[in-house]
Amino acid sequence: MPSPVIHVLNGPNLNTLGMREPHIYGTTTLAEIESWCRAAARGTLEFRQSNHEGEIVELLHAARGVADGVIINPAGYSFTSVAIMDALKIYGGLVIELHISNIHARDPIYHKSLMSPVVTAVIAGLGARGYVTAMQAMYEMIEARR
Ligand code: DHK
Repeated sequence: MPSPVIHVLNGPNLNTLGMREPHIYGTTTLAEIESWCRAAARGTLEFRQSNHEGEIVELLHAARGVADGVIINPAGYSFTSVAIMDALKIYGGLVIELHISNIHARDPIYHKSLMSPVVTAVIAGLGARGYVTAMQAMYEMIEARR
């Protein structure tokens, strides 16, 4: 059985983690999060970040037929991007939507994610460690499907 493939995709402004609103997002940088994910990886891991909606769409197209699971933090696009929602449906595999913060405890603009109805599971509010939790959960879901 081939080792599982996970793609972790990060949306706009997540490249500024560490200095960005630390009272909300903490002080862990995206590079540190990537290193945690690589340490937790049990197979191939693609870890990407983009500030551009179309690039995220194309990363999801590229994951189709390649990634056993996608972990995506769509960031601000969570609440606006029908294009990314559609690309998640095109991808068609296991998806965990991840938010560092508890979006439901924040301003109302952050309460309704367009992505949540089309993903497998949602993690929000665990902080940066949520990425590792998502990795672990994704491997269990991939294994259960085999
Ligand atoms: C990250 C962002 O950039 C915000 O736009 C989202 C999400 C929350 C997070 O908590 O990881 O609303």
